[in-house]
Amino acid sequence: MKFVTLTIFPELLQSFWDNGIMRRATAEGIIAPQAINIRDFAAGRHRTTDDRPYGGGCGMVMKPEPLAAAIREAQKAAPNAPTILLSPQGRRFDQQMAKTLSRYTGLILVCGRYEGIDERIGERFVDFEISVGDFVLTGGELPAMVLMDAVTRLLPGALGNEDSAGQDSFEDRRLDYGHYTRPPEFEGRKVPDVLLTGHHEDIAKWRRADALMRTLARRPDLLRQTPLDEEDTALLEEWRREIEKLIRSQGGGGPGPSPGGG
Ligand code: 4HQ
Repeated sequence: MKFVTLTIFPELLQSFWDNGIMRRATAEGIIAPQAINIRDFAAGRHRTTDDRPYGGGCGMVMKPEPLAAAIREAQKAAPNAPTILLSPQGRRFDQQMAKTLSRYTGLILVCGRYEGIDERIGERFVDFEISVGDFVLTGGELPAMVLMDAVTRLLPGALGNEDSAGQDSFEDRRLDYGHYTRPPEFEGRKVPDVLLTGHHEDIAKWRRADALMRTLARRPDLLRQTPLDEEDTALLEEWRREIEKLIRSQGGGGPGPSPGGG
């Protein structure tokens, strides 16, 4: 996977590529990251990449000519790669999108600064506009790193352990289960007993239930996106019986006015 990143701050990306999984994936030829400095394509003694907005208002806009030249250079370096603009106006990035993007042989990532880039660049050069979330950053570099990170770990061989990406949170629209390591007791808090038994089937069951419980409590929207399978439905029904029992034992939940209500 070739990553060509267009930015006026190439050093921001370098430390990201020089460490951890990104570094190893580069060494193993799984990814080939490259930064193109948009300023190298800017004209004049000052190599200006921004200008004042037509129509007035505050902030600056990235000039189209240097961006167009930089994108054309990127297209030479990664011939079949789609050009992606990182912007809050884009489609929200998620695991499914990371998976889709991981099937390309290259990606061209355009990182804007200031108020954004001249609209005509989007119209002529951009295939996808992607946002990493509903908040405003000072530039597209962090979003580009988020995207590259999520895509890289999906590429075969990138995590070492071939299976680890398949077991991820979100793979089946669930949050991850709780993780524990030694010691078995930390500041009075114990690791769930089942995890110490070595009984793989029970452990798998516990993890599945823990993932479902955490998703239900923290992100019920994820559960509504996909139909529940038989196992999850059975677990939820079991919990419902438990919850109803608990409510009844407290003398609540039945018809009639609730105690102390009003
Ligand atoms: N940006 N997701 C670039 C973002 C952003 C986001 C702010 C990108 C400013 C110029 N990008 N511009 N959120 O906040 O992708």
